[in-house]
Amino acid sequence: MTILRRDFLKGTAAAIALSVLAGPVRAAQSGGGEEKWIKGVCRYCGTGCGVLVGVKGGKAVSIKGDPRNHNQGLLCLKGAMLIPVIYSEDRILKPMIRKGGKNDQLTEVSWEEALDFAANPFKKALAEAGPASIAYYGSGQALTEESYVANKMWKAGFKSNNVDGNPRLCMASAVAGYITTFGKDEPMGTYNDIDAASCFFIIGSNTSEAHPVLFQRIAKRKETSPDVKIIVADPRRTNTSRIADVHVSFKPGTDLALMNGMAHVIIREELDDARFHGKYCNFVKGNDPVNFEEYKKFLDDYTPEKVESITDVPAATIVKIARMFAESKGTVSLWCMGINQRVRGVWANNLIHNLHLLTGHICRPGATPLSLTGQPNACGGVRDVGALAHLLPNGRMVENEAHRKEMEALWNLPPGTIAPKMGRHTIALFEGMTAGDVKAVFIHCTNPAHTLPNLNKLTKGLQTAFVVQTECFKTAETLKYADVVLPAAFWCETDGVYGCTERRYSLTEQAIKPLGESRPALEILMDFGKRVGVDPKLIPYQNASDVWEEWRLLSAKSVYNFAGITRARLKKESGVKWPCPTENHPGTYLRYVRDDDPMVPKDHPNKVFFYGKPDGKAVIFLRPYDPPFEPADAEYPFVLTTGRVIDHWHTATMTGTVPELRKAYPGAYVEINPEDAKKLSIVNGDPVVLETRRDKLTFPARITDTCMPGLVFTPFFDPKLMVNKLFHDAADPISKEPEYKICATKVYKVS
Ligand code: MGD
Ligand code: MGD
Ligand code: SF4
Repeated sequence: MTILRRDFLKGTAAAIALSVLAGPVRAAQSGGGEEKWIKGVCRYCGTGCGVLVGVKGGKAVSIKGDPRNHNQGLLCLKGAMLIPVIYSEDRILKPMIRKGGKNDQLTEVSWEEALDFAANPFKKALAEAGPASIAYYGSGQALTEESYVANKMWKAGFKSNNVDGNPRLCMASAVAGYITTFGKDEPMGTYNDIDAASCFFIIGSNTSEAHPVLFQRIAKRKETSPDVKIIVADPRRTNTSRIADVHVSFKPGTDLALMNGMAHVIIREELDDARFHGKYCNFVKGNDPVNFEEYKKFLDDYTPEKVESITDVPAATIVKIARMFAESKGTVSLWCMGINQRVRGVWANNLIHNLHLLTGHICRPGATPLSLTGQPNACGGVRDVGALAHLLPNGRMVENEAHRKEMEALWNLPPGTIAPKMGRHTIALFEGMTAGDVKAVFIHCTNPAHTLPNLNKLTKGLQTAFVVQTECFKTAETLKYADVVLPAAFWCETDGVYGCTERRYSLTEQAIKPLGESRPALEILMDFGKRVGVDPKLIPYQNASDVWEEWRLLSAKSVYNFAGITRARLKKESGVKWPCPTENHPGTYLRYVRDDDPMVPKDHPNKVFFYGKPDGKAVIFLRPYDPPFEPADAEYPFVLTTGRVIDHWHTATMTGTVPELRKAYPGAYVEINPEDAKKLSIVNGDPVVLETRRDKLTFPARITDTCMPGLVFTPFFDPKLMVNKLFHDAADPISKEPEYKICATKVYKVS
């Protein structure tokens, strides 16, 4: 892999010498002769790097990092390899339908025929079985304007709250964590905090592979300020942990105990900031208020020694990291799927927030709990737009009557239009399809037949319901189930806004015409919606700019106010962070802070005001340790965990089309600790079976100390070895996010 990167760099005009620690970060290659450079955002991760696309003769020929966006011109390798993806032979360039039902071939047809064919079963379902029988399954990779229109069409047009999508598999626990603790979603901090932090607490995030440009920023902070401390809490020894002062490896799924243990030490040693939590926090057990003494008593159960017995982390290490966290000048916590994809993902999020609220490491530069977002537009397009079954725009909730009334007024709807019950969350949606209750689904910019948990069970829904899918690439597994395939214009063939982790909205401008007969998804959605019967007055947009204009102005009626972020401004600037109520407002760095956040009244008596809560106070929750759904046991003695590799994006439909990236990771494998391998007589490359209660699959073995004994890891990008067949679909009861990170498995060599 290193050689590959070096090879790539040989042809790279503007290669930047960076710290070895930051390994993956590279500047990009230029095709030369560009006639213009068009500004955009990288197609892949939630870091949201700005890019410039070079165009020559109507073709995209180059890409480089935008020096004016937060990434300051840097991109990781896969971001830098986006151009060949556009022109991949796997692009879908014509609409297709399966005329004779699921077992028939896909046949190319005209747009007219495809859209009519797509719309009819939805019309029928609405007429015969009502709004709850149709659904939209969307994506944190779709443009904001697309998700906004889909959400409005479904909830206001069809009166169906069955709007969900892949952020349910990803950010739902983080969303619920912010909402329960602070009253509103989205972080208070930004990437600027990385440059000011004295301590990083990275828990359940392999930042180095999943957010490489941010990892580079963290590594740079450490390199230039050697006193900065880094704690990485991850059962695996990942590349991220290699820059850690302390790598805390622990029994998967025991983070709740670990963080309560840290809180115990912080209070026992009086390292808490009593002034901060006394003024700005309430303590809550379940739904009931308690006092600080009761919280202290609750933590009596989490002495370092007791936590050691649960987590396998030495008591002395728990004391050490608690001190590092509390005693620093400012601590930034970063977390991702190791925390969110858990049956107690919301509680784990709450406990991270607890540590910050207890120590006052919040709402100051370099001190913040900053949840890393996975997809490029999960924040802007789904969380802010409210394109999930329980949400409405700008942090409103479906089941809150006042919120529904507000949205009905803002969308000029008759009172009572929006259905009062939340729609189906992802698992319930696919179960509903299997049961025949959801008869037709519109899938946009996501590949659920590869990425849902418990695939053998949940893909039954795709065999049962009528499936319309927008796609760009023939390599998507879900196409096997689609009744209609609508070719969407790909990234940089259309325009729209992405909102990344740090509340930053950036515009991707159209650089080239859509290839073949593909069309911008916004047009596809509106054409489809009108055919099904949405009142055209509800979606009167000529283009994405019109949608943005409505959305921008609507936000002014909320604390997510970004009315000052006009399209014209986004064309000039490389991203603006909301809240941003007026066109001359610079955007907000420190949310909830009186002198920075325009949503806090200037004359507010307190410096910090958590305005999402009625009394302006955040919550420190008493959340006990609760084990994972399916821990290892005598019959299935290993824990299986899954995740990402640096060079592939999710199901590799895009990265898999780039030979250099494919060569780096040609297929899935299983990582096994050398001790376990020895016991099982497994050597590198041996075919090894992972057998769970759902299914079994054979992977080539990779013997490495990345995994602790008893733990095995496999990436999930490979369509030939879809590890999600092995997983259960148990989910967090609050966020409904599945626990992809832990299941019990047998491990044995093929005899
Ligand atoms: P993962 O590999 O899913 O990536 O980004 P990450 O969450 O950073 O898992 C993170 C870590 O959780 C793993 O190292 C795993 O060992 C650890 N973990 C497992 N069990 C536990 C546990 O019990 N506790 C703790 N604390 N940790 C545990 C995900 C992010 O990446 C997302 S959500 C998306 S959508 C994007 N996808 C993506 C991609 O597909 N490829 C690449 N290269 N980058 C991506 N960036 C984004
Ligand atoms: P992607 O490969 O990103 O995975 O799951 P998915 O969203 O299902 O799918 C995006 C699809 O959109 C691809 O088929 C791609 O070809 C298509 N596409 C690309 N560009 C466009 C476009 O412009 N328009 C349209 N219409 N389509 C386009 C991701 C999901 O996976 C996530 S977000 C998470 S966090 C979960 N993580 C996870 C895990 O950690 N472990 C395991 N085992 N499973 C997981 N599944 C989840
Ligand atoms: Fe793209 Fe993420 Fe890499 Fe930045 S770090 S270039 S957003 S994949």
